[in-house]
Parts: sequence; C-alpha cells; structure tokens
Amino acid sequence: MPAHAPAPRRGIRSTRSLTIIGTAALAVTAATLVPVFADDDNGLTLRPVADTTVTQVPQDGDTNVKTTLASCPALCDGNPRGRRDATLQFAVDKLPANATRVKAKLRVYAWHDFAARILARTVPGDLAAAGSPAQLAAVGSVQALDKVTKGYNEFDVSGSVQGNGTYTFALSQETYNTRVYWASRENSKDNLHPELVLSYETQAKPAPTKSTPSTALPPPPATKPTTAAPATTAPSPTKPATTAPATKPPATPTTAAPAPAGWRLVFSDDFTSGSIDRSKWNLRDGEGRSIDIGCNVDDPKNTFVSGGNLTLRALKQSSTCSSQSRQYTQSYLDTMGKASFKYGRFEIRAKSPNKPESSKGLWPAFWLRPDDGGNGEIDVTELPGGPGWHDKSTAAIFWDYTPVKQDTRIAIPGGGHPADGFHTYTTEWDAKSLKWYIDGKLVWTRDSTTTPWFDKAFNKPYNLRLNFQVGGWLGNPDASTRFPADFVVDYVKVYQH
Ligand SMILES: [Ca+2]
Repeated sequence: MPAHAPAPRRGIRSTRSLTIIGTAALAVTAATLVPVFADDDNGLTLRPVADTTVTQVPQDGDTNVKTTLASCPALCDGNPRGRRDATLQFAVDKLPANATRVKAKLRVYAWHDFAARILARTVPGDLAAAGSPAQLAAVGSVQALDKVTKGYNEFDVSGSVQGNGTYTFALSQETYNTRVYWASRENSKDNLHPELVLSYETQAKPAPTKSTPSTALPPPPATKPTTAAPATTAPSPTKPATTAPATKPPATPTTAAPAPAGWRLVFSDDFTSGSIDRSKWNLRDGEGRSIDIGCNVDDPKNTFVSGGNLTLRALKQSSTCSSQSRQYTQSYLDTMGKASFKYGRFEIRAKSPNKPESSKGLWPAFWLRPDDGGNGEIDVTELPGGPGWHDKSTAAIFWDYTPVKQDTRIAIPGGGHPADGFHTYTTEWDAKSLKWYIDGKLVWTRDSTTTPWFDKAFNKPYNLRLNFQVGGWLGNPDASTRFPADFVVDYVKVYQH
C-alpha cells in the first residue's frame, strides 16, 4: 500500500494570485466571473460555479441543503445503495493564451478528520454530465488521499486543466461507511468555500498561436506519412512463421530519423519489414484476461504489418481462450524476455480507431510493466473509445490494481483528437520524474512530490506492452460499436541517455 499522500498545503507556490468568484449563485452554467484582486498573472484561485452531491438516495438533504456536499461509499450509514459523490464545476476563463506548465489543485474543506480514502476524479463535460454514481465510478481517478484532514484537503488535478474551459471534479469515497461532509460554495462562511488553485508559467512573449510548442522537446521527426493499410483490406491470409528467426540480427533502426538530442536509440520498430519482428515482440495467443472480454490471439487477421505500419485489429468473432467462449478477438504484443529498460524515452506514433460514435468498449494502449511482475505500471497512452473518452489520451501510473494509481486525460495539444490522424505519445522516465508528451509538447509530470510511491515503483526494469483491448472497466462494446476496429502504429522507439 502507498505511503500517505502529501499533507494538504495552503496556497500556491510563492506566487501571488487572482481570485475569481462566481457571481450567479444558482446558475449551473454561470460564466460571469469577476476579478476580486489581481497583482500578478502567475496564479488563479477559482470558486466553483456549481456544486452538488450526486446520489440515488431520495429525499436526501445532501442534494437540497447545499451548504454541504457529501461523499460516501456504496454501503453508507447502513444503506447498501447509499453511495454519494461530491461534485464541483469550475469555469476557467482567465488563463492567458501563453500559459504553460499549468498546475491545478482542488481544495475542499472538511470539518473533521476521517479515516476515509477519497478519490478525486475529473469528469468529462459539465456538472450536468456527472450523471449517476455508477457513471462516476467508471471515471478514472487523478489522485487519492488516504485520509480526510480537518480543514482544507488538497487534490492535485494538474493535467486535467489544459486551458480555459469548464471543468468538473468529483470526490468519491472508498472507505469509512459514513457520510463525510464537505463545505459547499453556498456555505455562509466564505473562507470555507471550495477552490481550484491554478499556477502556471508564461513565456517571455505571448505565443503567436495556440499550437506553439512550449517545451524544449524537439518536434517529432518528420516522418513521411506512410500509406495506411485501408481498414477493409484483408491482411495476408498466411500466418507468419511462429518461430523467431534466431539468426536475425538484433533490432536496428529501419529509418534514418535522428535521435533527439542527448538520446541514443536502443529499441526501434518502424514496421517496414512486412511481417511482425518476433525477435522483438511476443504475440499472445489464446489468452483470456479477467479484465476484458476479448481473446488475445496470435492471428494475422488481428495483427499484421502492412504499408509501414503495424495494425492491431479488434474483431467481433467467437473464440475460445482460457476455457471461455468469448465474442471478440484482439491483439496483445509485449517484449517480455526480449527487451526491457530501466529509464528511457518511450515513444509511439499511432492513430486511434476511436471516433466520437461507434467506439464504445474499444481500448488501445501503449504501456510498460515491471519485469518482476510486481508493483508499478507506466501508461504512455491509453486511447479508450466512447463519447466521453475518444478525444483524449489517458496518461497513468499505477502502484497496484486496488487501484492505487494516478491518471489524467489529456487533449491533443493544438486541437484535434487521437483518431484524426497519427499522433506521437512519449514518456520520459528517469530516477527523478516521469514526463508525458503529446506531439512533442509536455503535458504531464509525476515525481516523488506528486506520488508518494514514485521511488519504490519506478526503480527497476520494465518491458513494453502494446495492445488493443475490447471491454473492461471503461465499459463494453454496445450495438453501435463498429468492428473491425484498427489501432494503427507507425513506430515504437525507445531511447536512453
Ligand atoms: Ca512505420
């Protein structure tokens, strides 16, 4: 289990702040914000424009008496259907266009200490979209606190706030089967109100365009657009040889793209050879995992190299794996026993299949797991489908699967979404930090200050995982989900210093 989360801290760095208070007290969509004081532009403290308790319990004062918000697990004060989530909506509209490295802290006041574990979630859309407790339960958390402290409790929601817009957060209680009350925006005491505290850096000159890279990472190599295999083109019916060619030389870069400055290419697959390079990749076969509903199969219908790309294809077809009959087949490659890395720069250039519609239950990902099979996971990108998910990349780290994890959903810098074309997803990992980039732009950072279990989780060799899962905790396909669905990968590269 993780060490305790960092103790709540008041305030924002050493920067001064601009406090903004919602004026339309009851309007959920209130967007009129009035600066109260302003003496610098490095911080913003926002009050919620709306908050409520999401619950299925009728006649529950939590939803009517808005001086408090409440959270409670499913078994709450003896009611087995008593789950409550405290939800808060903020309207961010004062971030300058040239703000970078935005950090966000959600601060919510409690009147007592409680031995209650609280997850902070970032909910797609506005508060009205927060829906039911069951819907909220399907949203990944961005931070957990192992206990509630009297006074302000602070949740790091950095990465969720990517610019001006409407942001909704939920506090979900995992333990302690009694209601925990939080001060709402309508509490009579102004100094107890919830806050979203933003801090950021600004460039010397305003960025001329929204998409100007804000970090030192060089832009991705100018990879020639490869000719993607049309989704309807059947791959070669011939199953690739299943024996790895033992005499094949070890991985060498197949393109001349230079390594980023300071990095040395140590693993690369450009998928130009016409078949899966089994000296680099294992392809799982006949595996049915408990966490999804497809069979991982080694079948050229599901995994094939064509046109300079690797395609992982999810199909709706019956298959038997792990003594179960399942209705989908899917692809799962890993480098266990073939390549593993302690630290490095892990990059994939890929196109998601997931459009806003017809993509529920489809979940491609590029991630890492420790060679020792123990605690820890690094998700470079997860690209789940569905209307609430398809437009962002999820970055995540796990300690275990109870789950003790931190994750965030990140919009494509400069607009667009993961299925509109190829995008580059990168994670840089060293002894001190993990940094995520999309299309060369820094989007999220984790280190021992954000993550109490950072040092013990990320100090050992990890291997690569590249898979396309059907179903799981984000939901299963529905009648609209379109098959076949292709996760198309231009390259996977690993660099080290
Ligand atoms: Ca390629």
